[in-house]
Amino acid sequence: MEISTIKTQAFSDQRPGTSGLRKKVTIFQAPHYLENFVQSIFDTRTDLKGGTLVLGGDGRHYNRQAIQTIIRMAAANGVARVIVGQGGLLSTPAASCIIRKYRTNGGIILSASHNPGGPDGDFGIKFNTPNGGPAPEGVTEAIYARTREIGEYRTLTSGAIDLDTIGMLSLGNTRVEIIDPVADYAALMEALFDFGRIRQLFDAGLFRMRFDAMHAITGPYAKHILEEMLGAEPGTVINGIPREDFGGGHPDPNLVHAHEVVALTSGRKAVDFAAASDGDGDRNMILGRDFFVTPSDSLAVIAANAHHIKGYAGGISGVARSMPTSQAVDRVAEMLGIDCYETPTGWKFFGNLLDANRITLCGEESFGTGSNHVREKDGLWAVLFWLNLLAVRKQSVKEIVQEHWRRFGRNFYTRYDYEGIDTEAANGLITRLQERLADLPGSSLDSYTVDYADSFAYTDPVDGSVSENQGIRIGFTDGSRIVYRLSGTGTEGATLRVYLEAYEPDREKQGRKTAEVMKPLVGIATGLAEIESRTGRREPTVIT
Ligand code: VG1
Ligand code: CO
Repeated sequence: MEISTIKTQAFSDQRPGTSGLRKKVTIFQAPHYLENFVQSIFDTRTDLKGGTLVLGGDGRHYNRQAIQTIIRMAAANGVARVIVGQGGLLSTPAASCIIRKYRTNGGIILSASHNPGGPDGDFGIKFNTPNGGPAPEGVTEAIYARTREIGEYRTLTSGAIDLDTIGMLSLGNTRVEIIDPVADYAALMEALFDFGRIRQLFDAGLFRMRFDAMHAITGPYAKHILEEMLGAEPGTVINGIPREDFGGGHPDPNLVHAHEVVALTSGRKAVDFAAASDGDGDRNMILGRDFFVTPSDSLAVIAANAHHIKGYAGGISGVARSMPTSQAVDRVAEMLGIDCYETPTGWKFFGNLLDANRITLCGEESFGTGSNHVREKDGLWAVLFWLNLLAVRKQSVKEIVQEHWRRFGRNFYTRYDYEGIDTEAANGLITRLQERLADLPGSSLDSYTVDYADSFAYTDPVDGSVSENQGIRIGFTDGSRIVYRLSGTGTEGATLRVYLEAYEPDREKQGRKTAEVMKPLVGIATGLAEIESRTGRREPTVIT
């Protein structure tokens, strides 16, 4: 086995975004592109030499080839042990679980999450630190700095490795372990939730659910856990076979892209509970019969009911939400007398809070919820939490959420995404908003009065690191909010996200339609940012 050092030239565009480096597959396929980034990880994370690396991806197009490349480079860079999911597969939360459980030096996860896959789709790569979480900004910036100056990378010549047979093999001095991608994760779920109780729910035959894996990574996980371990009827998991192009779909679990499962929650044969997950298994959508639970509400309900669940019965230390996520969970934290943190968008900002045990639960409006059991958001975990809760409370999803609103008030919520807009126009729009911030407080917009307006900055309470320009917040005196930010996960042009929230304590008004409640705020938000004149878009691409 011969190690070779390959000369290369630096690329200038390898700065990781909200969640790793994401580009079109064709860009990753360009000579040296993937290799440069991977070598930059080995160059900055020096403890990988002689250490253990976890490796897996969401199975999208180019996953297998990239896994082969990375294993060879790991061997050439002196990694002692590489743990790989069978078939090159690992869901993002399972990778996090395995990185932690085997006390490794970190992991490389190949995924572009909810972005479409296939030869013309997206690909992505990210490094997770030994705590199992996405590398914090200090680490990603160091990797990025290395990509700017890299001149060579190390690899070795070898035939393709058999990724499909569980077992151990060696490549030079490196041991490669091909493991069952599901087993460790399933065991962790069984430790957190009352599987016996959930099984009873299915056994009684009165409760039916559907889980849409969207042809992505959670298929094998959901089939094993829901159908085999918990006894849900065969066929509970739909679109359960992972495909390299996600069946041509957009593996994003929201009302628009997961409409197939949404349709199963209404009509005469409606199921009682339904859910979906995304490309890499970290997102979730929760549905009841004729009822959609917003991710922000889901986080709040989970926090308010954690004491019902085995893994959290000892109490929760605190909660956190990303800044654009609705303030529903803040009210729960207040009631429980625990801290609530507001962090920038992206799971990497929860890591320190979880490690320091300042929080137990956290979530994002973008269909992400999770806890201290791993250091990633976790789609199936959220589904199992809800199932366990339904089994304990013996109420429907709708009843549980409506009761929550009566108790805490309802935070109406909606997000408008303007995808693929001109980057310059998007930057101009944000700059103009920033210029106006100082004048806004105290002013009236429609029937609302601006309470505060700022550009969100975050100081990590654990390590003191500062992250600036994390989105524009405009808060009104009645608790409503408008938030603007540019996406850090897209691969074409810019995506403007506009997040809207309105608080309704009056029980009589909590049943109103979200679109109707949000109408005045939508008008203010689009007008204030001059969206139509600056982007040429009258309507958003997606409303969630
Ligand atoms: C989006 C979401 C963010 C999430 C990120 C990664 O980022 O808004 O909440 O953490 O995707 O999720 P952005 O920068 O495009 O708004 V995933 O499921 O891609 O790992
Ligand atoms: Co994801």
